[in-house]
Amino acid sequence: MDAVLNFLLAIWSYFAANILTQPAFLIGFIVLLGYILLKKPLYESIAGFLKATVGYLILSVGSGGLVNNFRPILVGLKERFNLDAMVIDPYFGQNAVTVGIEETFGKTFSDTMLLLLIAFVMNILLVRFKKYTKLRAVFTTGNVQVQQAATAFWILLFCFPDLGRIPVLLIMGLILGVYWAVGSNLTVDITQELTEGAGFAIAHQQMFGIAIFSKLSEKVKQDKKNKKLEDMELPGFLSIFNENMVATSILMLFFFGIILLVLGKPYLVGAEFMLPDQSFFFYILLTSLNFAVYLAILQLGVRTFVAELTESFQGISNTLLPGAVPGIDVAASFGFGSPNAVTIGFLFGALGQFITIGLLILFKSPTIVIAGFIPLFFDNAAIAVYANNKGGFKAACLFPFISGIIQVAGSALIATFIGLSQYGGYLGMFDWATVWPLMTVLMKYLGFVGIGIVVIGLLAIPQIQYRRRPDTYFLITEDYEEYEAVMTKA
Ligand code: ASC
Repeated sequence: MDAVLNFLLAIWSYFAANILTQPAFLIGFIVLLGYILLKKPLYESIAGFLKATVGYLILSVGSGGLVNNFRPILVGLKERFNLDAMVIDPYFGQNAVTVGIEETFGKTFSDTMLLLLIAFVMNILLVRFKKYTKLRAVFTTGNVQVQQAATAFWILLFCFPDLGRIPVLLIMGLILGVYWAVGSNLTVDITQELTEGAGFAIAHQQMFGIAIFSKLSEKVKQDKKNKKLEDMELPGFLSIFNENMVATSILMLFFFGIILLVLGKPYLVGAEFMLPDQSFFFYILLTSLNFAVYLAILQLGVRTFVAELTESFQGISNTLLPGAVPGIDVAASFGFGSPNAVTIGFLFGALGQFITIGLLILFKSPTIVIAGFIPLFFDNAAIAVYANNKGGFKAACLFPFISGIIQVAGSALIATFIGLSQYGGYLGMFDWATVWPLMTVLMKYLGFVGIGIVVIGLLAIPQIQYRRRPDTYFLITEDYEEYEAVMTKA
């Protein structure tokens, strides 16, 4: 019996380490399976697998390039001014958990793969029984699942320090699985509308954020003065901003130009960002233009794999998981709507974050925050893309700004509360500065009753969504054209 179990576990660990946590391959195999279920010839199915995987890897080159180039610059502010500060960034957050968990709780967490198994199966079951649960999306973004598991583990130990290994695994698997299913389900309708039926949802770290801000954006009136970014025609010299690459380059030249000037050449040389005899001006120019380069790569990747995913997933949604859509990386949304929304969201998010950080310093907060690139960019750019689609230019400026404030303030509060701030990092993405702190407080003060409230509260959300629009709720994933026809009639 034990041998069988160990064998199964070994297979699972192999699958989890090489596929589940590597979204490029997971998406590739989903496409392969989808085409096989659609009874496509094997060579076409394999071609689909390759195109989807390559497309996703291209997206990773773009998003990885952005992260690796721009994160050190922001973190540089901390070193340059000797700040004793916590960086809000998923990788810093994960690292802080790894470093601090032994010292704080006398535990280490080595059950990540098992946890992912429980949560993933949970997510699939919830979607399989969508008749009752009303859940329509499966979370596939494994790289962020690992980061979330680390922070959730800390939160759970903080709330229930005496919990044993098995209860921890079961409770965390339950809560994470439900959060993934409910969160990505929240993004189904708005993403279908943004992409005109591309057939995916978002599976990332700001799912509640984009859903909430999309709702609020519906309240922002669109008129002659407030159009969607893609419909705006700027006059005169401003017309150069109509071209996304030009707009991104100019705006980033200002943004990173200022930060790089503040850091100064001596620091940049000392930290080996630039060579001593390199021109500072051209270094700044090149760095800023690289932003536009990686963004363009990212969008190419999205275009490459989304088309394959849309077509092939019908094989799965016709058979194994009726009416379901895959939840994928939030960066996929940057290939739709207005490309300028991405840049605007990033900048207004930065404005919100920097003002709030200034206030933390001014009021001598015990925890000072350093802006992390990933929350700044991936959260706020996505919020702007969705906000622009519902509430035009104004919404695309306003909501990332508000999000920036919340990311910093929420992260400072929760990380101080749970004792993670002293280890230098916190996840910091929108949901983890809002929804998770709320769940943490409920569990900390109400114990197991709190867990019950969290799980039931989350599961109630899709029920509410469904009851508001029972006629089109499933139609929007099953047949988008029909959905549009129904909506225009109404
Ligand atoms: C994250 C994270 C990343 C990026 C990436 C965006 O939260 O950990 O590596 O966002 O998923 O494409």
